[in-house]
Amino acid sequence: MKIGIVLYPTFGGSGVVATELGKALAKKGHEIHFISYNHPVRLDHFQPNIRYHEVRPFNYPLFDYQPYELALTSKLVDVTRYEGLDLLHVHYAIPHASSAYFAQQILKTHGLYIPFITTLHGTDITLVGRHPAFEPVITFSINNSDAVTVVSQSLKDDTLKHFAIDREIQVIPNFVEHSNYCVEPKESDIKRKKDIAPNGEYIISHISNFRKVKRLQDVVSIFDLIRKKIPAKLILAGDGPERFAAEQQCKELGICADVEFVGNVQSADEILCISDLFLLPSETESFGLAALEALASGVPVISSNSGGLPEVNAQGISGFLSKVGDVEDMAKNALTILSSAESLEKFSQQAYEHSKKFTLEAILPQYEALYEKVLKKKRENLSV
Ligand code: GMT
Repeated sequence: MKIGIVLYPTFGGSGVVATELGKALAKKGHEIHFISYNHPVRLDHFQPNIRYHEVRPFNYPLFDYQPYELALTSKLVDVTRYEGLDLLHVHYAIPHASSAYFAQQILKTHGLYIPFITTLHGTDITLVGRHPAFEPVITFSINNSDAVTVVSQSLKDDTLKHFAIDREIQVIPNFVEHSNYCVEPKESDIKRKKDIAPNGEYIISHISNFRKVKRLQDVVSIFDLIRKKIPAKLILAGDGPERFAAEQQCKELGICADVEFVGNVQSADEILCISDLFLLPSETESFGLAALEALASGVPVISSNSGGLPEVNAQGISGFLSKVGDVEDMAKNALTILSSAESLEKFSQQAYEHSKKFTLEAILPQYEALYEKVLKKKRENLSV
């Protein structure tokens, strides 16, 4: 199949999932065309069966805001026609789903029907999409997609609750390719771990886009409570609007020497491979891909219990879940896991085993089956 994948190219989970999905499909022989405004961060250059098409919005002094959606729509029309795409798979509704719908209508005037599948990822529904500024467009684009998927049951429930949806929505959970994550650290990882934690301190980590929804200050507070009981270091990977406040908090608590802000990292594995525990106390998370990446690295997770996190993190098995904002409970749970080498080893094993629920091998065929279904419907409609 020739598949156009529309995505955000950044470090966010939706872009990562879309990129990994495209890479896996390309390995299976499908021709993949990534379409975005920048080269996706997790995509290497020059890979068999993969092309990248850049959307460049045209600027003009009249425009206070560059019309990205129109540039994307035109690019979708162009790539579909000239590459002969069979279908489009758009990740994150805003603005990808409405651009895909518009492109579909334009292509009809050229005698082409391009089906499009929308995958909802979270904030496009729970935070941004619900806003009256977007809601009518999101409702329309969901109802008029050829198929819609969501990354968790929780996100499906939220979508049905907040939008007037009159169509089927399929849950296809996020996944990881386990071979991308290290369970047994290499010599270079052991050295790096020693550099960060020279006295054998536990390494606790958090990876995100440092937006408010991630509750970065809770991460620092939980770490502070842990560190009062046992020697530990905190690695904060990522960047975003809450970074400054978290840096201030570290200064006020006098714990800066034990907290490392490492900025954005190309591969989460670099951090997870040397971590003992992962923190994700988010306000809401439709899935929590970073938590799954931690589990796949054999790193137990302390998280909040909001949104789709209970579908990813199993209470008392792969880690623990607490109410949003309950940093004392999260620190207490962290200390339970870190109470002895045996306990940490047990949770680490369980975390890894639990992550196998979300293997690439299990999830990829679900997307392929959906593509087949959509294309079959297209063929039937064309032959009527
Ligand atoms: O977490 C973010 O703000 C980024 C966002 C995205 O679109 O990249 O993440 C969402 O999609 C991820 C991939 O499906 C999910 O794992 C995250 O839980 C979800 N974020 C939220 O719901 C806050």
